[in-house]
Amino acid sequence: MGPMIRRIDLRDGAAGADPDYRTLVPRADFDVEAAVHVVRPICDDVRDRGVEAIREYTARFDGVEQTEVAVPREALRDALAALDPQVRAGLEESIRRLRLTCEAELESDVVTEVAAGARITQRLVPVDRVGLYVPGGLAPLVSSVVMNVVPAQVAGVSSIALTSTPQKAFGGLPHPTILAACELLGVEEVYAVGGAQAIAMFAYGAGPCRRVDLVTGPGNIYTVSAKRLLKGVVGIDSEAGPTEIAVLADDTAEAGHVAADLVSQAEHDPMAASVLVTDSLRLADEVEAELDKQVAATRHVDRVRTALDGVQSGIVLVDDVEQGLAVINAYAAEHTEIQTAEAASVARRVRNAGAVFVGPWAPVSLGDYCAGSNHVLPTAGCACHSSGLSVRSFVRAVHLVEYTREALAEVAGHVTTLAHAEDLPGHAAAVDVRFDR
Ligand code: HSO
Ligand code: ZN
Repeated sequence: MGPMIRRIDLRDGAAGADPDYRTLVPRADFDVEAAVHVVRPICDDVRDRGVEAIREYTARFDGVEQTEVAVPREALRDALAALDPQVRAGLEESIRRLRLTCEAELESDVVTEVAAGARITQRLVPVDRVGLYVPGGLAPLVSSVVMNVVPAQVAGVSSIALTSTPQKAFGGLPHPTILAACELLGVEEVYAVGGAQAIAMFAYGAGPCRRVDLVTGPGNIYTVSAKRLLKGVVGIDSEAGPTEIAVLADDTAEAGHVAADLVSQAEHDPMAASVLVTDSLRLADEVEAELDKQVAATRHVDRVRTALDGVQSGIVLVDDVEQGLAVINAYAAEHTEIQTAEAASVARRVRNAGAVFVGPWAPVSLGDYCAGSNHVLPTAGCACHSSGLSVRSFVRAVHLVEYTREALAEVAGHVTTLAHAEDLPGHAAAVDVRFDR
């Protein structure tokens, strides 16, 4: 039996006169706040007892008895030596393309002369030390090593640590392909720690791992919750939870392709979301029939079926592409595919999405590995305020304020007036004193 993907019919005014599509689109029941209560004691414990606490959680959650949390250098070298040459070639191409994008997107300093002798420079300064999290739970996401490390390196981050879930099957180390990718990229500081305890290790420092300034990377509900909890103690990228794909398609789309793309992201996680928004009843029916066929034949059939059956997935029927765009923008998916006529112009009207895949030849899987774009993207609607990972995630903008005596004199009156308007005469005095007033 195929999945029972639900239908949400918003045609013919079914959504009401002034519809709030955000409440009508399918959405995961991913309660980060509830999980914060679960991870708080773990994070506190790592803060207070360091590596001792980490070892205990690793034994409890990963079933691994560890003496060292750091992965030895030889293990990294051995993993790369044993790496399948074809996988290595794939990783190298993925790295090459992403590096090209990152290098092109690295902005330079901006100097603005606001008045004679008055200069503001926006300096871009890389973060000193980052901790990159690579999930290893349901699948060893070696591509996530590339997606985290490459932008950090191109941004000029000098100290990079990476951690991934310890695997019982590999002697308590992360998956060997993950280790090989670290070696390929020249990342030497690698830990075998997963879950909330890994985020706490980065935020507070523990054992051999010094505290970091910024933690990035996707994760499950526990790592996402730990990031939310420890935000402030440490910087975080956007919250990247269970993956999402939304496809906006019209009658020109190929049902077999649409179904395959929906299955591809459902494969990640029973909590993954696959949503089709279409104005074509024919396409909706054909995609459902295709899902029946494709899901039955797919390797991870159980989690795919659970994801497609879940409340977070569905086929949304709309009157036209116009309404489809309104739904897509309200949903703010991690990945949005546009499979319509005039896909390029429709895609430019998508305002809220982690990344937009345009037309029939840009499936999300391409972006997961080798497009040259980044696959660490905001989920759960966060795309309406956050961006995916990029070189920009790893730099800070710092203003340099440079004024001559004359330039300060020229604007001094405005400064002192505004200071008095705020009843802060000390502010005014700090200017006046320079001119013996
Ligand atoms: N689609 C995932 C990333 C990924 N896919 C890694 C395969 N490997 C979230 O963007
Ligand atoms: Zn994926």
